[in-house]
Amino acid sequence: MLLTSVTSLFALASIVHGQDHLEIVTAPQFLEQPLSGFHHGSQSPLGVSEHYNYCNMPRTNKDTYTKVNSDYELIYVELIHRHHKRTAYASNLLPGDIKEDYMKYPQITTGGKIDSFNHGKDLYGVYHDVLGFLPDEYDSSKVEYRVTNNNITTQVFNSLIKGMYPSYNITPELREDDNLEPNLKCKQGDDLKTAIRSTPTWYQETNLTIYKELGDQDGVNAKDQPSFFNSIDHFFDNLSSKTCAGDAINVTESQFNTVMKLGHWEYDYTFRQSPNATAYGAYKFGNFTLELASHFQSAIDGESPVIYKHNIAHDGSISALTALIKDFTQIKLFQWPGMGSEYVFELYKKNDDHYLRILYAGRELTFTSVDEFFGYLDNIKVSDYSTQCSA
Ligand SMILES: *[C@@H]1O[C@H](CO)[C@@H](O)[C@H](O)[C@H]1NC(C)=O
Ligand SMILES: *[C@@H]1O[C@H](CO)[C@@H](O)[C@H](O)[C@H]1NC(C)=O
Ligand SMILES: *[C@@H]1O[C@H](CO)[C@@H](O)[C@H](O)[C@H]1NC(C)=O
Ligand SMILES: *[C@@H]1O[C@H](CO)[C@@H](O)[C@H](O)[C@H]1NC(C)=O
Ligand SMILES: *[C@@H]1O[C@H](CO)[C@@H](O)[C@H](O)[C@H]1NC(C)=O
Ligand SMILES: CC(=O)N[C@H]1CO[C@H](CO)[C@@H](O)[C@@H]1O
Repeated sequence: MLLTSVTSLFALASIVHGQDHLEIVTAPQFLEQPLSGFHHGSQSPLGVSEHYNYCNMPRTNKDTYTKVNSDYELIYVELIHRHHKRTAYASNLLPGDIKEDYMKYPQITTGGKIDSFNHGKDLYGVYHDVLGFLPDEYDSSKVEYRVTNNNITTQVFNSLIKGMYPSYNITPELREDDNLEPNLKCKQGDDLKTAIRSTPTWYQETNLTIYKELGDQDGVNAKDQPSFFNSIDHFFDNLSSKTCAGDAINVTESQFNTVMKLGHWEYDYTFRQSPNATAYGAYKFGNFTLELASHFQSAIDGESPVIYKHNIAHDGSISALTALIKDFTQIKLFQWPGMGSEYVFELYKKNDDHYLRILYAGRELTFTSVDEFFGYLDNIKVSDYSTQCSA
């Protein structure tokens, strides 16, 4: 019964709680909360320090960056972020959408190129200007960039690099077997995601009346375009691509808020709340994360000259990584990782010990001994999951 009060549902949940996992916040419960964050254009009222802006996420920057105690020496930085604003994916366009012939769907928009450039400037501002960590001149043995097989990440790189090392001709790394996108086959991970999204809690969400409302308004139906009805993803992308670009949308504010909230609920449920989320992350992004951990180890052992590695990726990459490390970072809510959403891993040395600081959206999540991170990966058996993956 959808109208049961939130308080009594939470009371019920806390009685049930105490078994093997946390109580789930359902989509109807989530809808009772106001929409959190900003979803209209790159410039949010509070600028880059806002906690959430789907169109241009807060990130590491000079104004909000907090330095650690000077006893710690920064020795290695690796970061991964989503690309910036783009047009909708072709599969998310609706019958009423005007498709320009010369345009590719998706592609980074003009606004997305500006955000990419500023993203590069912000990172350079912190890691070069404030910390003096990045070299003045680009040095390919120390600084590395990497993109995915999806061309929009290359488009982002081309703008971003102008904010960091504008006078160099740099080709970012691109791998055919791409654990960053990721495009490595992992049937187990895909099946698990389907299982997570085949639970009564999930069906309760996809049965909400908003689907039928928008379907009727837009002239799409579940029979011809089932992908619009299994999750709010397509409606979310259709609408947010437009609000991020400043284009008009033909839904009420209440409908818009519902779609945005359900998008956030779907990410929180799939990649954080579900008892299967960590395993999903390990299947899908274990390979990348183990490589990341190996970079930390090389830096600790002094085996690699690389001090800064910059990965440009997708919301799928950020989500899978979030799922994998959520019990380490202890995040309390995972909203859809918006445009440019960024994890930074900073590795420090103090005396003979090494420490890892993880930042998300420009804010510190954890700062612990790096051994705790290695121990966490062992505990959740990332390597076992990752090597089980098959086509
Ligand atoms: C990928 O993007 C680059 C830079 O924008 C462009 O030069 C190249 O033609 C694109 N390739 C494809 C296959 O779209
Ligand atoms: C978790 O995954 C298992 C195995 O695929 C599945 O049987 C179970 O229904 C899933 N549970 C949830 C809550 O996703
Ligand atoms: C909700 O939707 C799912 C499939 O999307 C369906 O199997 C189920 O019967 C529907 N009804 C309820 C009450 O969950
Ligand atoms: C906007 O939506 C209304 C109904 O919700 C519909 O009648 C109208 O045709 C739509 N307009 C456009 C331009 O799609
Ligand atoms: C990551 O995937 C690549 C390509 O499939 C594979 O060669 C490598 O062994 C994997 N690494 C780990 C740590 O699983
Ligand atoms: C659900 C939704 O917002 N659909 C929109 C997708 O885009 C078309 C074209 O702009 C709009 O008419 C729909 O309202």
